[in-house]
Amino acid sequence: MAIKKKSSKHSSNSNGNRGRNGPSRSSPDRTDLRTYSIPDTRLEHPDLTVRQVIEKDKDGAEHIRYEVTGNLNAPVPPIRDSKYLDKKQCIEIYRYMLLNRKMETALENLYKQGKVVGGVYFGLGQEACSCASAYALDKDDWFAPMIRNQGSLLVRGFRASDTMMQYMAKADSPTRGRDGTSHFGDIEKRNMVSPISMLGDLIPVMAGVALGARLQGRNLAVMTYIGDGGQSTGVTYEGINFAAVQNLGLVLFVESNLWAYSTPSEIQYRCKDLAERAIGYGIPGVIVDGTDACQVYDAAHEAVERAHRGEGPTMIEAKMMRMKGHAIHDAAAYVPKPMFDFWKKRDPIARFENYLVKEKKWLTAKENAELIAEVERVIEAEREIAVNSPMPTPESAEGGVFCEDGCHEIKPKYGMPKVKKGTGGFKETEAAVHLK
Ligand SMILES: Cc1ncc(C[n+]2csc(CCOP(=O)(O)OP(=O)(O)O)c2C)c(N)n1
Ligand SMILES: [Mg+2]
Repeated sequence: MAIKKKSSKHSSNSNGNRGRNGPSRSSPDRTDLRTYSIPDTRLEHPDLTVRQVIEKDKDGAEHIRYEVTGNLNAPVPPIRDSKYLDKKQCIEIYRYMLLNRKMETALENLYKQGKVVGGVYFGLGQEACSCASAYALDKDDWFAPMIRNQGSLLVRGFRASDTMMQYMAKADSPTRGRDGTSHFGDIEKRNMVSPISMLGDLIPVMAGVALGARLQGRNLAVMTYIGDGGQSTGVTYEGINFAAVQNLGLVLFVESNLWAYSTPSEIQYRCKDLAERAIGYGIPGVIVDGTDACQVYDAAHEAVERAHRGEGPTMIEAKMMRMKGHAIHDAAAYVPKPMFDFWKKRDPIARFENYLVKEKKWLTAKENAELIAEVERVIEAEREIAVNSPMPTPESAEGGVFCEDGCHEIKPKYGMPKVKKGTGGFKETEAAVHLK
């Protein structure tokens, strides 16, 4: 997954010395041109383009709408066989994807029943990205989901009722009804940093988690996500650059879902693929089909392994489509319908189901039906738990959102920071004093 010229064995290590993923010469007699490459594991390269069209209504007023062009009838690509996943693991990821989708359907219904306080966010069409990415993490690794990664939470051991209770502000929710939606974390057991609304800010925070672990003698993978819109923020650049120069194990999924609210990616960035930005950071970048769980897993797995070896960050661009509006209030009427139709045929769950049942024959039709029924039973039971949880008492409102006084100790998780002592010759400068 590296940029074309492989860095030498000694070029990257855990002390922050960097290996430049340097250019390779394009030809023996040209020294002035550099070439780089970004691996792209997709089996299809959709060529759709969205552009703005201005239309006048009968009163002469101008309206902007979006139009899509390209091969909208291209055949649906197959799922790429994973280099790492076995039958059991594929079925497990498929089950998480089903849980993810059915939990979100239940959430939509709860919203329509007036039980949700605030909005609801969906990851429809992005379940492969959320579930297969988190599945690649080891237990000790850290992750920080964004609003569309409700599937990652399930993979990391949260219950569907946790997310449902959050949305309903119930007393038993992870934030005990004091914060809504996905704004909760678990730094004690599940190594999860809470999502941050300010887009991009999770990246330096996760780089900091990796640095903290490194100081305690551990090279961990820290996975987070950023959208095609969110990646335009300045803090995204700062965070990735910091992780790059420090060789921190950041595994960054750029969820390239073609829309940032109502802004199509054509007017969000100019480069062809966002993974190309990895070249500028001097880190490996790779493009995967975000609707193919095997491709997502393989890229995540390789990035996690790199992180564990102390070789630094990886950027993975997962190409897919946001199949609903930004949140439940947004009908996404600005998205051209043929675009939805095109991507509906690339539904990650339908394609994975076809792969497991028809292509691989790892599940019989009966086993698949039983699995789906089991997932539906789980979600129904979780929904019952969530609905029956009480609302918080008014007097509990002043309690902590994340923790209460004395609920946990803040201390190094993996051991005391390993700082070299007595190496001699170190002179405290004024700047170093300030850093204290
Ligand atoms: C720094 C910042 N600017 C603006 C917003 C408001 N906002 C929230 S989500 C969103 C669109 C995000 O689009 P994208 O990053 O592509 O993620 P997607 O919703 O497509 O998953 C915007 C503009 C924000 N939360 N933070
Ligand atoms: Mg987007």
